Amino acid sequence: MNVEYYLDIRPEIADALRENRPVVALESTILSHGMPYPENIEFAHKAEKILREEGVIPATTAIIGGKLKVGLSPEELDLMCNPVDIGKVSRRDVAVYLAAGKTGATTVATTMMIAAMAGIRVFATGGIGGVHRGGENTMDISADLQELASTPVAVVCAGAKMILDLGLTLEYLETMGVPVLGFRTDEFPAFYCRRSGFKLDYRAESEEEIARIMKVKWDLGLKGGLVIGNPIPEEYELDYDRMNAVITDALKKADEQGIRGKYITPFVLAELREMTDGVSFASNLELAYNNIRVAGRIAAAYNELMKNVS
Ligand code: PSU
Ligand code: MN
Repeated sequence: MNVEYYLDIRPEIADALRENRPVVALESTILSHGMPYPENIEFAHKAEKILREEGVIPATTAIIGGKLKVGLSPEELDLMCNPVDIGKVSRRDVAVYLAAGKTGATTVATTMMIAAMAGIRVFATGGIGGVHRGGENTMDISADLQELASTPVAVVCAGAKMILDLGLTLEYLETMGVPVLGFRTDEFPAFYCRRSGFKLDYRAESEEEIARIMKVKWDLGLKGGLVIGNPIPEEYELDYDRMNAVITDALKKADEQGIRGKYITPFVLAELREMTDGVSFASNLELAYNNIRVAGRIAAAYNELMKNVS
């Protein structure tokens, strides 16, 4: 069986891709494991609505019934928001889930894989995975980074999750040849905060500029994706030192409770939400909406560029 057998692309998305209209991929792990139920339902639907308002077709991805889903029905979207019996599926898990017909939420890595298979070039999320703090000893390095090294999708994010080691994450991306562009910023954003202290080599002022870099990269046949660091809007930014202190506490608690590997992020995000009385969650929502909006505009700019190529 070929790839098409496993891919289930919603007709609206297939039409848009065929007619060269912009489509943006969205992940489902952020729903199932990154946000609390039932608040995530509102997010899931609003995320898609934001894209439609920009004239862009949303393609939330997931693994349901032995298929790689590109675009979900409203019912499927709700299903992905209820984390009961929904696994967190990264690259290594995909074949196992498909073969068993299990339902799984796609991470940044798997969403990139599925987007690329469908021909979608732009994807928006909250924050990418990266090298965990202490990763030089635990080797806990998100598969997201390796995916960025090999799969041709531009990922718009508010930097990497702040619970990670941002310096090591940037080093890894450099080694793997992944361009990291700051969208109207000189620094790699730190999720809840606009600044991380880590300077970026490239700053882009417009969506068109980013689209041109994407095109040249792929024209050259350079494999892999791009990271677009889009800082959280100022009005929702949280205090860096305060957040860092809370994150350190949450990571310590995770360690004491023996939480490891892929369970760390969901645990820590839930802890942070509690420790900040929901303030961190509100910021998380806003930075994601902001990324989705920018991704929609990048997808539109990229499509314009591709239209003019004969
Ligand atoms: N960032 C968030 N919330 C999330 C994630 C990232 O704010 O839920 C998810 C993404 O799906 C990302 C994954 O791909 O965490 C990375 O997990 P890990 O570190 O286990 O690879
Ligand atoms: Mn990990």
